[in-house]
Order: sequence, then C-alpha cells, then structure tokens
Amino acid sequence: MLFGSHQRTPIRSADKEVASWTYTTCGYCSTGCAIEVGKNAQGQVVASRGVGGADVNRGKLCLKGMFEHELFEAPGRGSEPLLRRHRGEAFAPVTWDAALDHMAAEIRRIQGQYGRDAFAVVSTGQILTEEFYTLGKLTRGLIGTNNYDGNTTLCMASAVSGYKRSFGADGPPGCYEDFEHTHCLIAWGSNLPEQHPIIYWRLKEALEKRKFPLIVVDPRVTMFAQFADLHLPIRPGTDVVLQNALMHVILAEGLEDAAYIAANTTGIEALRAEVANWDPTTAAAVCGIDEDRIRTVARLYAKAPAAMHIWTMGINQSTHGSDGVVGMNNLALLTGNVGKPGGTALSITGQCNAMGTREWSSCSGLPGYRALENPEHRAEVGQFWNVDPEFFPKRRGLFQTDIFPAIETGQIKGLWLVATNPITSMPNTARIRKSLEQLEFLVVQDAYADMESNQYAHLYLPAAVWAEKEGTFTNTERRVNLVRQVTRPRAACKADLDIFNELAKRFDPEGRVRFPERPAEVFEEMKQLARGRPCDLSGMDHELIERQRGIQWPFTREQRARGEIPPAGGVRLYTAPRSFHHPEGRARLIPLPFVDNNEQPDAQYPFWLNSGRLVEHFHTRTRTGKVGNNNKYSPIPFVEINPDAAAELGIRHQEYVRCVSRRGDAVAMAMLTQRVPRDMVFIPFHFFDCVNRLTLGLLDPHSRQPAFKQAAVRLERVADQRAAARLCIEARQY
Ligand SMILES: Nc1nc2c(c(=O)[nH]1)N[C@H]1C(S)=C(S)[C@@H](COP(=O)(O)OP(=O)(O)OC[C@H]3O[C@@H](n4cnc5c(=O)[nH]c(N)nc54)[C@H](O)[C@@H]3O)O[C@H]1N2
Ligand SMILES: Nc1nc2c(c(=O)[nH]1)N[C@H]1C(S)=C(S)[C@@H](COP(=O)(O)OP(=O)(O)OC[C@H]3O[C@@H](n4cnc5c(=O)[nH]c(N)nc54)[C@H](O)[C@@H]3O)O[C@H]1N2
Ligand code: SF4
Ligand SMILES: [Mo]
Repeated sequence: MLFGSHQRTPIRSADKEVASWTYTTCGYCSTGCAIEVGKNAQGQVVASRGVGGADVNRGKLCLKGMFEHELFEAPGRGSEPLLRRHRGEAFAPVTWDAALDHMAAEIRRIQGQYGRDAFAVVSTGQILTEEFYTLGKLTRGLIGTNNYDGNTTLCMASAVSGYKRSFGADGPPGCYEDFEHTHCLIAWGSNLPEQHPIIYWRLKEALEKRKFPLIVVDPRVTMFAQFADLHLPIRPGTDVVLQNALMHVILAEGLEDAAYIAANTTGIEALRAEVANWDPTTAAAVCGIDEDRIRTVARLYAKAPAAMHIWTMGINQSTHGSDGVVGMNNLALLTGNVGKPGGTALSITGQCNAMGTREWSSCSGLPGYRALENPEHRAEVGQFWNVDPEFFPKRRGLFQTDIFPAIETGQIKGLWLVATNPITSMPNTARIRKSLEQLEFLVVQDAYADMESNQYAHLYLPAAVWAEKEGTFTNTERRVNLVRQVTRPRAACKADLDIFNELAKRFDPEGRVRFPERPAEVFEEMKQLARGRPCDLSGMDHELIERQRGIQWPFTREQRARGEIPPAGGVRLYTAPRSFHHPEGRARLIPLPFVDNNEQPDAQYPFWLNSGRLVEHFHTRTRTGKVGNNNKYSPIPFVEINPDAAAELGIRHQEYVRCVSRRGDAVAMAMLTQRVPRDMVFIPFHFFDCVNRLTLGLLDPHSRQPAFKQAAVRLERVADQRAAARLCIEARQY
C-alpha cells in the first residue's frame, strides 16, 4: 500500500550545524519580525529563525523571512563598482575611489551647468535609519539639491498626507496589541495574510481568543476577504463614497461620540453638510455596496466599544488616497476611536523601513519630522549640522513621481537611485524608460547588479544588503528594532552608510560637517535631534533596543532616567485629550467631496486593471526571484481573469494572453479564478516589462502617489502560444 503507515518515514530537516546565532530584524516587509541568523563553525550563513521573546512575531516568521539568509550569496549580487562613459557601452570595473571621484565630479558638473536642483536623488524604504539620516545630511547639507525623494511616494505618501491633514503630524497612532482590545475591525485595501503574514497571525490569535467582526473592503476576493465576516467588494477607487455613507448613517442615527467630538476636534459642521449628500441609497449607486450593508457596517462600527481601521495599498494607491486616509480618520474621530486600546486608524506600512525614511531621511523636509517650510526648523538643523540654514530650500522640492517627468522636460539631468528599481515599479514604464535614457548621468546604488534599472546606469555602486550592515528599522507600529551585522559585505560591496560617508568627504574635504562612521554613533546623533519631536527616541540605544527586542517611539530620555522599562507592546499616540498636533491640540474633521476621475472601463478597454502582490515575491524580485522556496511557486507573470469573462473571449486556463491598455501591452499566463469579478483582471506587479507597461498612474493631488490599481485594459488570446510562453518563461528567469 503506497500510503500505508509502515511506509511513512518521519521528515527530518538536514542538520544545519549552527554554531552561533545573531540577532537581527527582517528586511522585507514592515511587520518588523525579529530574526536570528545562524552561522556554522566555518562562518557560513546557513539558517534563519524567529525570535521567541520578540513581541512582534513571538518566534514566527513568514516564508520570506525563513529563507532570508540565502540573500547574501544570491545570483546577481554586485561585486565591484562598474563604470561606462556612454550608455550602450559595456561596464568596466573601477575602484571605489575612482567611482566616487567620478560621481562627485559629475554631480558638480551638472549642478554647475544647469543649477543645483538639476541633480536628483531618489531613495527607498529599505535601507537603515542611520543610513537615511546620513543620506539626508549629505543631500540637504552638502550636495544641496531639493529634488530629493523616495519610492515611498509609490507606497506610503497618502498615509503620511492623510495623517498630517487630520492629526497635524505623521505617525500611525495604534499598534498590533489593538487587535486584542478591539470589538470591530474594518480592513481597507489590504491583503494582510499574504502581505503581512505575521501581523495577520497576530490578528488571528486575537480573534481566536475573542470573536469580533472582521470586515474587508476590497474589489478582489483576496485570502483576507475569504476569511472575513463581511466582504465589501467595492467599485475601484470609490472608498471615499463608502466612508461618506458610513458617516452619514452614524450622524443620522446619532451614533457619534458627541462629547469626544466637542472636546477634541474642529470642523464637524462642514463634515455634516458634506456627508448629508451621501445617504446609503445614493452612495450604493456609486460604490457598488448594497445600502443595507452600509447601514449594518456603520452600526457595527459605531456601536462597538472600541473599533479600528487598518489599510494598505488599496487606499493609498488611488487618486483619492489621501482623502481615503482622512475618511478613516474622520470615522475614528466621530466615534472617539483614537488613542484608546482597540480604537485606532492604523496604517499598515509597506517596506521594512518605510517609517524610518518618513521620520529621518529629510526626503520631504528635515530630520525628526521637521519641515523645510518652518524657519525655526531650518535654523535648528542648520546649526546642529554646521550648515548655513540659507543653504536649505524654503519649501520641499519635487515628489518622486514628479522627478521623472522633470527629466523628460530636461529640468533634471542627473539622477542617483538608491535601492529602488523604477523601470519595473513605476507606472507607465515606457515613459520611465525614455526619461532614464535622457539622463546625462545615472548612478544606481543597489545590492544587486542585475536589477533592471541598472541597464540605464553610467555608474553602478554595489551595496551591502540587509544584515551585512548594522542599524535600525522602524516598523508599522512605530517600533524601532535592530539589524545586527551577521556577515561582512560580499566581495567589494560597501554598506550604504560607508558610501554616503565617502561621498561626503568629496563635498566637504575639510570636514566642516560631521559624518560619524559607526551606525551606533549616527544613532546617538539622531537622538539629539529627536528630543521633543513626535518621533522622540532619545531614551533608546542599540543595546537597549536589542535587549527589548524592539522599542516603540516615543521613548524619551526622561522616561529612561525615571527607570521606565519600555513596555513590550501597546504604546499609542493621542491618548490624552487634545493631544493632536493642530492648534489647541484638536484634530480636524475634513469634508471629502468625491470626483470620479479614474480611467474607466469602456467598450474598447472593458476591464478594470488591478495590480498588487503575491505572498512569495517581494517587489521587483531582485531578492525573492533568487530564493527557490519563493520563486518556484510563482515563476512567471499571470493575469487573474474571471472564468465567465474568459469564456466569452475564448481564453482557456493557462493560455497566454496579451493585455492591452492605452499605454502599452504585456503578455501573461491566464489564471482563471473567481477572485476577480467579471469586469476586472489582476496582475501581480513583481515582473519586469509586465503590468507597469499598462498602468496609467494618475496622481493623488495631496500625496502625488500614483493610482496603480485603477486603469482600463482589454485582453486578447495570443495566436502563437509557443512564442508567448518563451517570452514569459525565458525572459523572466534569473
Ligand atoms: N509578500 C509580499 N509582502 C509584501 C510586499 C511584497 O511585495 N510581497 N510588499 C510590501 C509593501 S512595500 C507594501 S506597500 C505592502 C502592500 O500590501 P497590500 O496593500 O496588502 O498589497 P496589494 O496587493 O498591493 O494591495 C492590496 C489590495 O488592494 C486592493 N484594491 C485594489 N483597488 C482597490 C480599491 O479601489 N479599494 C480598496 N479598498 N481596495 C483595492 C487589491 O485588490 C489588493 O487585494 O505589502 C508589503 N508586504
Ligand atoms: N503596478 C504596481 N506597481 C507598484 C505597486 C503596485 O501595487 N502595483 N506598488 C508600489 C509600491 S507600494 C512600492 S513600495 C514600490 C517598490 O518599488 P521598488 O522600490 O522600485 O522595488 P524593489 O524591488 O523593492 O526595489 C528595491 C531595490 O533595493 C535593492 N536593495 C535591497 N536592499 C538594499 C540595501 O540595503 N541597499 C541598497 N543600496 N539596495 C538594496 C533591491 O535589490 C532592489 O533593487 O513599487 C510600487 N509599484
Ligand atoms: S511578515 Fe514581513 S517582517 Fe515578518 S518575516 Fe515575513 S516578510 Fe519578514
Ligand atoms: Mo510599498
């Protein structure tokens, strides 16, 4: 008998013979899991495991973290700096000194010839906070370009903008522990089990202990939607309409917390006037959610003793991204659900250190959530860095999504990409390609030489990756955690921090501005600028962070002096009355009129194009594309199509189809599934030359974040299936 019990042999994992474990923090998503990486007696990196005593993950890891140690020696890693004078020529290896001298000379040439802002810097959410801070000091204090931003504009910009509009400052007010106290959770545009598996596991644990309603708003039947009590399959881009209708019901039925509103907010009358227009019947016709269901959700939410929202890219990546965030904040404020256990509006962040860049990179301002527009902030930072405050611009420069068009128009001539791969991750990549080709000088600083944007570079700087370096990340719940160096940078790769420091010497040979060499020293410097700021971390240091397995900000020097041990979990913002950052400490209720401005499906392009992620892959696959346990389960691009729609078009499961939008076309394998409704297709964005050839990427007016998830396409069955298969399989193999 094939499956008889006598045939069973226990599965044994090979003994990795780990001799030592080093504490670190996962470098993929913003959950912030604490990881230990194991080395054998020969010093080879052989294993990863979750840290039991860490509050975030309590010993667990998802399938990305479990194999993270395989990254260091993965194919495609850079090994030495590479230079070519002209695009199209082959790269030639150069020394670090020659590479950085050339880079400094080119930056000076471009700035001298075309003006300071003609050289732009686009960074990331994936390097260490100490590195962000140092890059900010170099860019703002020495190079002096105002066209400095990050890929976080593709990701968290709407959350930042919405928090600032409502509460007067950025910073997610809640924490994972809120799951244990809430009585109702609404998740907007988030596929938590796949994209933040360990946050999902925390939620699931809370639900197993104590049942409360889980409501998922998503046009696609994601795994999260399958687990929900109520799934609201919203018409793409209309979340604000649903939010207005929920507020309408709450106010019409007197379910609001009048005392909280009176004590802590401004703007209730204007909000009331706007939501009066959005009775459930009117709203249902726009957002596609049944009117009675809207009433049910409004009552569940408002009557719960504590209720919370979480959200991710389904909200942020929209022309109403910032408004969608304000909508959740409005709902939370109307019902007194801010700053209390289980009552919050918690943005689920994306990249491992998207929070660190918001707090410390100076991308949109100056470090410690300071603003270029504020003269006191400019003076404070100028004095601290020993830089003339007049050298700083008086308002922020271009957003990342405006930098590429400015290259097209010739306003920007040089670009430095630090840990981001726009030729795959930006919308409408035909235009990105043109703009990269137009640059007089492109530097790519990346851990992998085979990332696609490098094809357009004049200079490639091989960076160390993740735990080849040391420093901190801040996660979704404002928890600062430590990455310890596990292994030396591979070949001639250098830590991003060292690259920034070396470049600083070229712009400041006499050492007027201090650039500490060690990450822990940089952290000490940041602490001085952190004092009194919302993101105060002056009570922390690298050792204490490791000992506590991460500490949430704020944690001040005074708290430390008083001997307060940072709690394992549960630090919230806005717990005290009128503690918001707008005048009088009041939060703002903001009316949200709705304009339907997306590209809509029509006769020529009859499908909504939705895009997002898979559990196995991280972004543009520079890392997960090389790890067997990730890549082999989703090796090629596919397009989810509803079986009824496919039948009409004569497309069968696993045939290749051509997806066409007004921008371009892309070939992918048909995946017939009920996950998508009949008028929608979904394509994962991880693959080069795929969905972003099709996306339109209209920008949110407040945050400049692109609407990656709303565009229109048509589908065609490809006649030559063999050629299509070759295109999909061969072209995408690492
Ligand atoms: N495995 C894995 N995990 C990751 C990442 C990864 O690449 N791979 N990336 C990390 C990063 S940087 C980020 S930003 C996060 C992203 O995490 P998520 O935002 O959870 O992931 P996405 O798949 O981009 O989008 C989520 C959902 O938004 C829905 N959506 C589309 N349009 C709308 C709409 O109009 N309204 C609503 N309500 N929903 C809509 C989509 O159907 C999709 O299911 O994941 C992080 N974690
Ligand atoms: N259609 C569509 N497009 C999208 C999205 C979507 O949902 N749909 N989501 C958007 C979102 S939310 C995001 S966050 C972006 C992500 O877009 P990108 O940031 O462009 O994608 P990544 O592949 O994460 O690129 C990060 C790069 O950093 C490198 N790297 C990793 N660690 C280090 C390091 O320590 N140092 C250095 N120097 N390099 C390092 C990696 O090798 C990789 O090349 O994509 C956006 N694009
Ligand atoms: S959930 Fe995120 S932080 Fe945790 S192991 Fe997975 S990828 Fe890493
Ligand atoms: Mo992201």
